[in-house]
Amino acid sequence: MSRKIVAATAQLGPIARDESRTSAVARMIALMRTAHDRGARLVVFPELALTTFFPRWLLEGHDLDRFYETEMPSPETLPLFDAAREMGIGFYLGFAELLLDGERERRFNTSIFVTPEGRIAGKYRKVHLPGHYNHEDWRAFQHLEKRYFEHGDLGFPVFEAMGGTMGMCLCNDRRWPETFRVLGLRGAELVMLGYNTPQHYPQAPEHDHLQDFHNHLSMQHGAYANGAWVIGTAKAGLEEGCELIGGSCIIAPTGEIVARTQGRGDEVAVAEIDLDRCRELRENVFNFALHREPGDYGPICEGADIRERTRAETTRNSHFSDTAAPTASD
Ligand code: CDV
Repeated sequence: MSRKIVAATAQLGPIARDESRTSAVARMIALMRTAHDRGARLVVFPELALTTFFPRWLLEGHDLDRFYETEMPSPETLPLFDAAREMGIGFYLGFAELLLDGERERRFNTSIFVTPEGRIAGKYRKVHLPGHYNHEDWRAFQHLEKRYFEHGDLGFPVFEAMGGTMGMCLCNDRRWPETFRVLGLRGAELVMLGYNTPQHYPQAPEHDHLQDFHNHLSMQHGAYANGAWVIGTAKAGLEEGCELIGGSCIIAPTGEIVARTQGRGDEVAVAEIDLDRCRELRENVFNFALHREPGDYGPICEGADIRERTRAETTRNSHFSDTAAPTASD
């Protein structure tokens, strides 16, 4: 049986702070129709696709809560599910998740995969949360993911859908080879991910011109070293004063980009992905059973306890940053 799927990356341009879910969903449905007209059966949307990238501001109370989903689908997102089912399309969607666990509120940066039949077949909660916990004045914009989300509690699961083994991750996860390797070890043939990546990296602005390169470098390596297809989708363009990179793409297990968006607005790029091509790598250079040497990889899994201690301590001390603030002379 053929395991070929025509797939699309569905990049979103900027979403304004006061743009409604209804408007964002309408834009996504339009992208889905374009993808469908080009033969697509699977569509990947960005991280936090329903709203603006709100971690760029220090917010609280209703101003913060309004960016989270408490049900999925909700009355506002149901039209996306309905349109997808009507078109026979499976889709990946990133959103902010707020749930009540007993008395305790829990917040995650989440993605789901919805099958063409409308079933939520997979769920992922972001593991690698970048940024900082407290407002930092020196920054041109904030990146408060560490404040607004908990560390994802689901690990890196895979699931079966549309005839293949699928995995998901979100934005910063793609920079960590461990993300793709764990998914690869679990047999993922397609890894889907959405991202919001500013062009300007405040801690090391000398890397600003490398943001597109690092984006593709990470995803192409993840695809190649694990013999998996990768679809990465941006929220792109000038969003509330913050320029976000585009470069949404579909990457073959060889690491080659086979389709990519050209601009930084709402745009679709489509390619046929043959899941059987994963074998070209997985039965040869990256035959894990034959060539991996896990006995020599010990340090990769050491230190989890130390990291937890450091995190708890620094959070308590109200100084939890991914870097020290530059001094006035920087
Ligand atoms: N949303 C993200 O995770 N963004 C990060 C930025 C902050 C570097 C990224 O890795 O693209």
